[in-house]
Amino acid sequence: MSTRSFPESFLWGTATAAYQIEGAVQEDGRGPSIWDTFSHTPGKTFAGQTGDIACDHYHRWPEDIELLRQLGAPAYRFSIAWPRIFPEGRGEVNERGLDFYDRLVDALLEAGIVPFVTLYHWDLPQALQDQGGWAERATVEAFVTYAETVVRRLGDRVRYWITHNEPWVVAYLGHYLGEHAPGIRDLATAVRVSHHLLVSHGLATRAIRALSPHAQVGIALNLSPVVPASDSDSDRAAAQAYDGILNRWFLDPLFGRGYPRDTRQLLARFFEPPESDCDTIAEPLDFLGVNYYTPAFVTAAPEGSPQGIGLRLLSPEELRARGYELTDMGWAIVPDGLEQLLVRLQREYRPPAIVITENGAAFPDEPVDGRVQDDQRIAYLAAHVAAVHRALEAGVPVGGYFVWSLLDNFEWAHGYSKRFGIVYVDYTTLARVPKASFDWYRTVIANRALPDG
Ligand code: JSK
Repeated sequence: MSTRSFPESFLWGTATAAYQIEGAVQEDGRGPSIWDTFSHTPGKTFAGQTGDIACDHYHRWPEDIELLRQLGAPAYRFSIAWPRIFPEGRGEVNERGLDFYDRLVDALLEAGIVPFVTLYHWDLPQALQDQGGWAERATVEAFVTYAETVVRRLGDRVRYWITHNEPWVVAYLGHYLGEHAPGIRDLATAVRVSHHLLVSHGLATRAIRALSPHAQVGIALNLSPVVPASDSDSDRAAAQAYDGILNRWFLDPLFGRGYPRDTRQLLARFFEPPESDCDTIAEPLDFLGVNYYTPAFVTAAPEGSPQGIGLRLLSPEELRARGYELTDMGWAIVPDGLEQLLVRLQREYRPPAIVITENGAAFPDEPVDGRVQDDQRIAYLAAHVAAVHRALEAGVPVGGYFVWSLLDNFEWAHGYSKRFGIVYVDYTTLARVPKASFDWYRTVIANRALPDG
């Protein structure tokens, strides 16, 4: 097999998220989100950086859509900022917020680009956090109302909806490790939050379909194969436990199996989700969104380790010592991990379709004579697209692939120090400079195939 071509219907795209690119945090009636609060709290983000301006996409979106048009990808994934629609999280609708996304969608359609809309990409309205946030069941109802409000406005033109982005990251980085907003460090809260996110996904999915019968609804999970650091019984047990927390805790209830028994037992002393919610969570998906960057390498560790439950992830130094090449995030580059993950999902869960909703890599790119020659990113993307192709040949129903990200942007706690874009952003001028990877991706999309080699 040397042609490596993809179906004509394959949805190539790029992805972004509202808080990471928009800026304009005080404009047109937007209320504050937990990421405004968190990023403005000293010590929480790299060099105290915030999303106040970000890529200024809120003003420069016509230029960004022109970039998308030049790229020629049939799809684009972006998120809607809940606090632009409901500045207080619930109650009065801010029509100017809806107007922004209404215009964006029209311009995308005008350019022949299919919008994939993420409803929750981590920017909870601060007013809801002040009432307990995702730890409180009441936030579930607020999310469903927000989803309904957006679908009423955009559902005549938007077909593809993603309820949540990376609920594991929201729950654990936001509420257990405290590295993301709202910066809570409590495992019981994290597990409660994970459950409320899943319930809200199920209820929102039902609500979206009721308002827009042709809608295709999914959720984007951060999934990774979990690799034990050694063959020892303790490392293998640690890997099994982490697979439960990272992967099966979300996949099993979404696919109608309820929470995994081993993980339920592991977490029971923190929070036991009511079984009665599992039918709600199991609302059928139209597609499973998969965000893949790297496997998780796990070793057993004494209680009181950062993970708190007898295990830890290998450090970048340990990964390098094992011969892995790393990205600027310190993540091992393992394209086979994506193929293995996709084959496992197909074998164990039989999703109706899978969309790779994020894949990409950060490298420390800088322009040289006006060009950004990001060969490491091209190599990363080529190897991962090849892995998707192998999965397709193995019968996995992969319907699309989105590069994270269109633009360099605000990488959460890392601020602007990590560049994931296929377009370079000069943060002093906000100028956009397409990188070599942009041209490479444009060619792959135009040919519907990887180059030979
Ligand atoms: C990038 C996952 C959503 C979009 C992008 C970070 C992430 C993560 C970050 C897990 C995690 C930390 C801690 C240790 C090591 C290996 C954003 N995705 N992004 N995706 N996932 N884990 N690897 N992924 O900016 O907004 O755990 O993890």
